[in-house]
Amino acid sequence: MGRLVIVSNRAPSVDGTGDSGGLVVALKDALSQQGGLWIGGAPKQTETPSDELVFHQRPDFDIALFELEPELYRDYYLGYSNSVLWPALHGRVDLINVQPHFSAAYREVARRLARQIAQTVTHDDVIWVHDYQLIPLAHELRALGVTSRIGFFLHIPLPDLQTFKAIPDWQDLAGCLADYDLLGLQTQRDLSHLINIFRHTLRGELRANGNMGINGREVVLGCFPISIDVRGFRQLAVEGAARTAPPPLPRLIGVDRLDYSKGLPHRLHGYETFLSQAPEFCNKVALLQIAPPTRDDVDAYKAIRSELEHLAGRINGSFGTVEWTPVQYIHRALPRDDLAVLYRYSRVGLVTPLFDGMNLVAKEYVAAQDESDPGVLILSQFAGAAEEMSDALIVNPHDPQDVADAIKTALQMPLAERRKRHEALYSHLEEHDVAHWSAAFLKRLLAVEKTDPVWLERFARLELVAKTG
Ligand code: ADQ
Repeated sequence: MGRLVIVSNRAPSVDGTGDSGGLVVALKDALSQQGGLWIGGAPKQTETPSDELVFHQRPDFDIALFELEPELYRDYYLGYSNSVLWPALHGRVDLINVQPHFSAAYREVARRLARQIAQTVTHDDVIWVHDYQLIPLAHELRALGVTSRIGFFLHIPLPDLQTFKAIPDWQDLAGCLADYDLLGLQTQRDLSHLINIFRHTLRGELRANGNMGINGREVVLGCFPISIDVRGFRQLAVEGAARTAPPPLPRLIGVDRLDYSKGLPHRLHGYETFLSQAPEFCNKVALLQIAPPTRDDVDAYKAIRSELEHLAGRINGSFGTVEWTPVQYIHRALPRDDLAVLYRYSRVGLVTPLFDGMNLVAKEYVAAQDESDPGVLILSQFAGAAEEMSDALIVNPHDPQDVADAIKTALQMPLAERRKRHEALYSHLEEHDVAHWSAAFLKRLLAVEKTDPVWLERFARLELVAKTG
C-alpha cells in the first residue's frame, strides 16, 4: 500500500508544536504507520509563490506547504470559503456575500493545488481531503489523471437542497462532490441532505448498499461523527484539577469560536431569561463565556462581537452587584489544559449552536467531568453532536424560555440523575473517540475500488464537451 496523504486548508506545524488539536492527534498514528504526508492547502502568503509544494520532514510524517499570493488567498479563503460557503452551509443565506472573483479564486486554488499534488502522489497513495475550502480538489486531480483513491470529509453541516441552491454555482459544487470515491459526513441529517442534493442535481440513484450511482459510477457515502481524544482529554482535566482550586460559585461555561453559527447571543438571552425568572439564583451562579476571535476580517464576525459585548454588558448592568458579575466574558483562546479544568469545575456546559457539523466542545465537556459528581450538558438540537448525545438536556436555542428552563433543571438536577446521564454519555464517547472516527473513515476508503482508467477517459471527454460547449 502507498502513503496516506491528508490535505486540509491548514497543515500542522512543521516542528510539532500545537499538535494537541483533534485532527492531528486523530491522524498522527495512521500517518506515521504508513509514511504519511500532510499537505497544507493554503498557509503561506507570498507575492512570489512557489509552483511546487515546499516539503518539510518531521520524525512522524512529512509536511508539504502550498503557497499563494495574498490577494488570491483572501478571495479564496475569506471570500468564497468564508463569505459564501460557510454561511450557506450553515443555513445563513442572508449573510452570503457573492462576488464573481471569489468563485474564480476558489476554483483556481483547487486547480493549482491539484497540479502540485499530482506531481507527488502515486496510484497506490490514498488521499483524504478535509472540508469545505477544498471541495473541487478531486475534480481537478481526476482531470490530471490521478487514479489514487480520494475521500472527502465535510466537517461542517450540509443544509437542505433549497438552502444549498442559494450558492450561485451549486450545481458545479454538487458535481465536484460526486467526483470523490468516498464522501463522509458528520450526521445522518447531513447524509440525507446530500442524497437529496445528488438525486435532484445529478440524477443520482440510491443503491441498496447506501451508496449512490452517479454518471455510471458508484460514490460511497457514509456518516462518520467526529470525536476527540476522550481519555487524553479526561486525563488533562484530572491532572489540572489536582493543582487548581474550584471556583467560589457554581459555574456555567460556554466555549466557542466567536462565530454567528454558535448561537452566542441566543445563549445570553436564555441566561438573561433564567436570571429574571429565578432571582433565587442571582449571586449564586456565574456564566463564564470564552469566545476567541476568528475571521475578524469578515464583516459578519465584527457584528457578532459587538452584539455579544452589548448583551454581556446589559446583563451585568441589570443583574450584577458590587460583589457579583453574572457574565464573565473572555475574548481569547486558552491552552487546552486550562480549558479542561474549567470544564471539570463547571456545573453546567452550555453548547447552543444554531447549526453545527458536530461541536467538539460538547464532547470535551463530558470527557472532562468528575464521574462521581458530574456537571450537566445543555445541548442544542441543531448541533450534530445531538444525534449521539441524547442524554444531554436537548434544547431549542431559538427559544430563550427553553434554554432558561434547561439551566434551572441542570442546576437542580439530583446527583443520581447527573451520574446516570454522564455515564451514558461518557461510555458512548469512550468507545467512539477520534481514533475510532479516523479508523472507520480510512477502512471505508481503503475498501473502495481504485479508479478505473476507462472512467477517467470518460471524465476527460465530459470535461472537453463542457469546455467547448
Ligand atoms: P469548529 O467550528 O471550530 O469546528 P468545534 O467542534 O466546537 O467547532 O471545535 C472547536 C475547538 O476549538 C474545540 O476543540 C475547542 O476546545 C476549541 N476552542 C474553542 N474555543 C477555545 C478557546 N477559547 N481556547 C482554546 N480552544 C478553544 C468545525 C465544525 C464543527 C466540528 C469540527 C470538527 O464547525 O462542527 O465539530 O470542525 O469536525
